[in-house]
Amino acid sequence: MYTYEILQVENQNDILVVTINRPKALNALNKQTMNELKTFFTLDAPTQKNIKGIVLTGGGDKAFVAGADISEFTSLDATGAKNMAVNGQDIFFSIERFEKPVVAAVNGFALGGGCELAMACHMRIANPKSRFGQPEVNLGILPGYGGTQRLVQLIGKGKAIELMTTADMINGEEALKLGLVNHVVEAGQEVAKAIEIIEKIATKAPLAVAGVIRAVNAYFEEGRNGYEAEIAEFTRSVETDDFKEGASAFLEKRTANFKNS
Ligand code: CO8
Repeated sequence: MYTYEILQVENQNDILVVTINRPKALNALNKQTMNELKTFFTLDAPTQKNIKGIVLTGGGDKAFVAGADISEFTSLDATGAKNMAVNGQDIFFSIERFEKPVVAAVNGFALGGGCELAMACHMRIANPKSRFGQPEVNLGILPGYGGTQRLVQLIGKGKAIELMTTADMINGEEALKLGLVNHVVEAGQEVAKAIEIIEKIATKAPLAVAGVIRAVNAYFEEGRNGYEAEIAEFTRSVETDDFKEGASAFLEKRTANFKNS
């Protein structure tokens, strides 16, 4: 059993709702928060086999995460910065590669490392006043937790370069238009919407859902051929009991009863 000081983990009907809870610092990612995220996504959540998915959100009503904790930057040298970026990218890969849906409920500012964290999740829900941005150039640095890559993947090169070089912030509606978020809902409803999506996915064949996540990720992994990854995942899926059940249920005009096998 893992315990956390900053993360609050609540099991809601087998969906883990994780709140990054340092509202006085707008939930900024200090070392401890990053360590706890690492423990949660690499050790804790993977062993909880019955969960349907994870919702990540921010404590308080102002921020999802307002970035890396700038107060820890003062003693940063090149070695420290490299270690920090490598470690942070590894943690965010563990989120992206998690084989059940991880949805960011962006209830306010998602800036710098906070925007990068939201982008490492499989989907993002915002409210009209959520604020997204990569303001690192204001501080003389640039994104280090995968933002230069994932922002391009999500919104395309031109807009990504514009946002990262101007440090402009955009709201939830603008983020929706750009494809940065999946849905915009009324403030306070972000977690509920994320849960609704995860509940829907939980009615589908879990091994096929995991295959989709792995195949989609393969598109972005250097040296991998996503089409070949898809063939491998597809081939694997037809050998599952859930494929037999899904196809039989369709032909027998009944709801499938998937067993995750
Ligand atoms: N780090 C530390 N503390 C923060 C941060 C942060 N990122 N953001 C806000 N806070 C603190 C403030 O210092 C303030 O603390 P206090 O009350 O003790 O003075 C408290 O949170 C509330 O903030 P504000 O009073 O500033 O609230 P406002 O509503 O006036 O403004 C903003 C909200 C616009 C979000 C403003 O706080 C802001 O601009 N924050 C910084 C945003 C930012 O620049 N984020 C990017 C940080 S750099 C980064 O994320 C790099 C990631 C990659 C790292 C890779 C490393 C190798």
